[in-house]
Amino acid sequence: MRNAQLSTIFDQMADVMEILGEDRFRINSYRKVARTVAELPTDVGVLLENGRLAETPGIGKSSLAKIEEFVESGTMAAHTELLKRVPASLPELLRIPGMGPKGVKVIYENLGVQSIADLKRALADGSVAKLPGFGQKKAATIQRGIEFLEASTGRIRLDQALEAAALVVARLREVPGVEKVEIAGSVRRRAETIGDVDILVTTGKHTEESNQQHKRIIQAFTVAPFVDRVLAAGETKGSAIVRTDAVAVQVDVRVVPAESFGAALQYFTGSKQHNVRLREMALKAKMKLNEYGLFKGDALVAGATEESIYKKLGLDYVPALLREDRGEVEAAGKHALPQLVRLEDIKGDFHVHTLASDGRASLEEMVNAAQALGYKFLCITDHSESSVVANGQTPKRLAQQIEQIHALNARTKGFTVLAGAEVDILADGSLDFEDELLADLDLVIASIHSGLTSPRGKVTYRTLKAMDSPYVTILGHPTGRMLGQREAMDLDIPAMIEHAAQTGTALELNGNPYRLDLKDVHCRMAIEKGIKLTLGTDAHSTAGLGLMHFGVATAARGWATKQNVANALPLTKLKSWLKTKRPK
Ligand code: DGT
Ligand code: CA
Ligand code: CA
Ligand code: ZN
Repeated sequence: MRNAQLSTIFDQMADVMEILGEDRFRINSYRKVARTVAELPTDVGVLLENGRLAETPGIGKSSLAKIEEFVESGTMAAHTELLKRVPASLPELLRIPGMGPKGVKVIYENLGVQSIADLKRALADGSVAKLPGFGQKKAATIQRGIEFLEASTGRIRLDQALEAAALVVARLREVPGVEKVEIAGSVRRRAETIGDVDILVTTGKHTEESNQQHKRIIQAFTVAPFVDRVLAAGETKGSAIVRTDAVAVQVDVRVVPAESFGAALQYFTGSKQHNVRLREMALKAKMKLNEYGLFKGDALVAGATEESIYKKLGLDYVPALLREDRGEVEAAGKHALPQLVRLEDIKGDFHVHTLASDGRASLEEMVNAAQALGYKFLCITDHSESSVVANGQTPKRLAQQIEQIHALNARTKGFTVLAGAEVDILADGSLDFEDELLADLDLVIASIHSGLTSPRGKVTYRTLKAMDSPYVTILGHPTGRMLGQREAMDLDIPAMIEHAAQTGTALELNGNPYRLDLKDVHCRMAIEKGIKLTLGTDAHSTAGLGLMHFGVATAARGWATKQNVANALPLTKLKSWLKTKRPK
């Protein structure tokens, strides 16, 4: 679909014309074309051919000719000409709330401000406030606008980044001559939030045609239909804003030679801090490490693979998930890196909802889906009564569900359904169900769903009190955060972990990419105290079960082995483990 590209082009023309103070009528008509084209259900090329585009309201004769030109040639002269009339970064100033085209024109002409960075400097040295028609108040408004813009175009969730990355990877794999396409950066490390997506591409042997080929690869990326805006398109690097249904995110694509692919992958995977440590090690060994390879003098010692680089530095291979300079370099030197838990180790899911509360699939559907994933068990953990918005179950409904689960188990071979509940921790730290009912369950997840903004003392008290119950097997999503939406509770994490260890309570690693709660570093603290983690997807549909890999990656980032994760226990061991905290 070229529609999205065309829409951007018409919007950009309107932006530039606004800054230049051109005819209002034409500006408005370009905006209208941008909107109309974006909403067309069919590719403009098709509509041009069958004559429908000419009949579309909002698209006049001259716009039609421009669209035709773009469809035929891939460019639009009017657009190219307009962009030449202002600095390339100037239109970005229009995205600042409180900054109109007139204002942009004034600060550009009087102060030479061309970008947000320039504008920040001009605000800081007071020159914006001194402009005619501006003043302190307007300068302060612009300042707040920039802060708002920077906060709102911040980091995105890992699942959103992976979706954008997958689009680009698929596109690049189709380009002739491309051999390897790898995701690097924070996405490869499975960080909990992502600034931008980094992708590396390599081709076969270097030939006379290589330069042309590299350019074609970058171009295949920058003209892709999901590209919203191209930031840079050079010989070996392309940078663009990629739009998915959910987000817009910057993606950097780099083409690197095969002989330094490993070095480039290592460098661009980061983290920066991890790389700094490796470079220090190289220097100590009288070598030099950069994105082209590991060198002794001018001689390339290693570069084609990451493994060879770590090896030549005297280190065990460090999995990307651990590259955060949290002791992994030292451990790699002492052959002491953990055997990280893997998705294949996971035998079941500890946290799922069904139609009985706010899930969208039945008990049977969830069980079938879990079996299809090759699991051996599934814990059904619907909400308790006081979670009214989540259709929490009354004690009576829960009792019926337990019966249902027992019946289902009796007719299911080689698979165990465990009866559980996600029970609310109430305001005073007590639980939403009586002990008598809880005793009928195989496991209980206790979670806080209300009062998350209470002071530290209060949320910590409730959390610790809930863990005192012998029926609470697991503390659910311990901090209650929702990435990009809601802060974590002000929980005393060390106290919580200490209490989990003392009471023998497991801690949930909620693998939903909105939560990833406990987070990696806190998982590691828990593991060091001998606490078991339980991974749960908090699935509300059969598809939700597929989010387990996010939990596994986060656990691994917390240095978890399969011994630290209850999901990896064989069923008989799991059943006896579930009873360890219960009254004998
Ligand atoms: P992000 O994008 O903020 O989620 O995090 P990263 O880690 O993907 O960071 P990014 O995209 O700025 O850079 C990708 C990798 O490239 C980074 O993890 C390490 C490497 N890198 C970038 N800039 C530098 C640098 O100045 N020094 C070193 N040693 N490495 C760098
Ligand atoms: Ca990045
Ligand atoms: Ca980057
Ligand atoms: Zn919950």
